[in-house]
Amino acid sequence: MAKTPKFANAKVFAWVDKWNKVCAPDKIVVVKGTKAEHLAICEMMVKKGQFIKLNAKKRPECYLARSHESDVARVEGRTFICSKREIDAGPTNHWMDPVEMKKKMTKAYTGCMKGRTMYVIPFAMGPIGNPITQYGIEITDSPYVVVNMNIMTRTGDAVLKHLGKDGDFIPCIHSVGAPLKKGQKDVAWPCAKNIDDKYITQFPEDGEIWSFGSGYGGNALLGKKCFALRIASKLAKDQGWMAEHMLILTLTSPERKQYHVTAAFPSACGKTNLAMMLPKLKGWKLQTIGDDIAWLKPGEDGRLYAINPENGFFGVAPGTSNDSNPNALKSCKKGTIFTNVVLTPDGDIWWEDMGIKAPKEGVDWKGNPCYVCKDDPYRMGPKPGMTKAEIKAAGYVAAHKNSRFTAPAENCPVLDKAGFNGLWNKKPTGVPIDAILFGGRRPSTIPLVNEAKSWTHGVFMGSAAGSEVTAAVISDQIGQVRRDPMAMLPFFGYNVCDYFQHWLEMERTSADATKLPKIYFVNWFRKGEDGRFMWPGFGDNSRVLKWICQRIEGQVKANVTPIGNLPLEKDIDLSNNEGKFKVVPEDLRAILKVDKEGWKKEIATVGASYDEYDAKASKDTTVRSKTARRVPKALRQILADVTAALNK
Ligand code: GTP
Ligand code: SPV
Ligand code: MN
Repeated sequence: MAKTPKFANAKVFAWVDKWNKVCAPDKIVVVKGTKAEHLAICEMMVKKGQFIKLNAKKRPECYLARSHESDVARVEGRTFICSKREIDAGPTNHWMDPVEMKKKMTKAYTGCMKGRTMYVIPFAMGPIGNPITQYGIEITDSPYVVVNMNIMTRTGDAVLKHLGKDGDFIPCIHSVGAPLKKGQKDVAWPCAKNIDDKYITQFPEDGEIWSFGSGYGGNALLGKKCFALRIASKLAKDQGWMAEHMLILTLTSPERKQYHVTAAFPSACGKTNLAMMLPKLKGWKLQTIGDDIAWLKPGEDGRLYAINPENGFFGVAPGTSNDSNPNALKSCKKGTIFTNVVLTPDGDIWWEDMGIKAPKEGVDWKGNPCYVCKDDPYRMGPKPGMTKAEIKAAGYVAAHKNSRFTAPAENCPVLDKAGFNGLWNKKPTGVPIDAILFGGRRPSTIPLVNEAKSWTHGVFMGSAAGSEVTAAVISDQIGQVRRDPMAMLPFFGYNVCDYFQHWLEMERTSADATKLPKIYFVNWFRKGEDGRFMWPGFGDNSRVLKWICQRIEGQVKANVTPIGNLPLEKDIDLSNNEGKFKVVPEDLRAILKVDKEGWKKEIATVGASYDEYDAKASKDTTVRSKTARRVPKALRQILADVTAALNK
């Protein structure tokens, strides 16, 4: 048996010692967080055939990994919130009794690291020492997880030092669930191949995360969705702050006024793109603070202050191009790990809609050869000489739709360094937020931008969010619209109804509620009858951000409608409307209108989702009150008001 190393912090020692005994690894390595150690692990993985080293001239210190075909995205069906009472997990989460779950999972973990190294990763979510930052210890048998955590979080000795003897942290345990027998050769991507053997489990009351069987993204990099959203959302509710699936950006107007904006869009719906966007509007400057998660705390002045708890970007590769997101491409130039993209003959990477011609031949995400398409130099097919139509009919993509890059935030050319380090006016408060955006992929009905009439109306808008399901989750519902309140559906650490109430409380408990951010709902994804996007998106989204800033300043009037305040067409700045993608004025007119019939259906669907949420409490015998653990009355009231106004 491996000997448990010494730790100054008794809780850290106890956590590692406990899992050493259960998992029985061959050896234990405590991650120091140095660059030399990071590169040594990458090179060790190259030797074992788990990483491919990319061309050192074109992509210095970059590597490519290919996952197992069963392990390509988050597994929502195998994600559990194990609170003592089922009602505390609420109507949107899978639940199991924590004692039972721990028993079951302990069985799975028993001997699971045989033949493997156990890594202990001390990590910080947020700048070390910032008052909003939280800490974690992830135990894992996956070197892929170690090097990805090194990029996505602040890892190593500095964290242990900060924790000292009795600093607190969230304990996390992860295993790919694939022990090795003596002499057995490892595979390129070890994991539990059967989806029912995977478990992504949060114990919100113990503040623990147990993950088993998957090595991919949010399933395995436990600082991200498991900690920074599921566990943190519960902490945030108990302590009066917010943990949200939001990007954070800094926008500077031509008059040099700074605005900070957060935006909650569901997975693969445009957060990374908006967070790094190159504004089409002249004179406007955009900088990135975070692209996926925001922690917001109310300040003494009533404003909400935000930090990005992460340290890198785990971004969707397909669609990332010089046209759509040049800053993301630049962020991937060095020190980046690519997963499930195409390998080119010169040791570089490629993916669909990268805006770069495909190589003649490459290796696709499954490790099979792929070839440039006969009639489209920007596509690849599984056989030489295939046409675009044939490739499409075969449903083939060379890079997996949820292929990703793991890039260090410091690579981002437009990083707002102070904001990223949690500083505002040199103080470690995080940045004050001026506007919160909600959104989703909606081909119809939902207008380009819609301003909430009040905080409560904004919370209603968030609660009513819906989006097409994307490849970021393993699902048979990809492309169908589902309700995804606040883009948090897969990430609530507790009951969604209590979460809505918590949002409402932020106004009631604010030191000055007039200083809270204004709330907007945006939709970049409206489609015409021919299936084309009616809004160019990407850099053109700066036109919408400008309107939002002007509304904040009270500089422009709005079209007050039953669903919210919409822009007057003349107030959307169409200067510099040129290039490959353009705003088509007729389309703009259409996406600024209230589609009354569509909205009646939309509102009915929102009502149905509320009813579904309420049904859980109605069926639970431990809930005695007729109103507790249900959608807050204030939101029901807005639903009724909007319905009445639409029917007038
Ligand atoms: P997660 O990392 O899964 O949370 O995703 P995300 O919200 O960061 O999404 P991301 O920015 O990576 O975008 C996902 C996909 O949406 C990419 O293929 C983008 O090209 C596409 N996309 C992003 N913004 C826009 C937009 O404004 N318009 C259109 N049409 N597509 C967009
Ligand atoms: C998401 O799905 O929202 C992601 C990717 O950001 S993952 O980290 O896998 O959750
Ligand atoms: Mn995300």
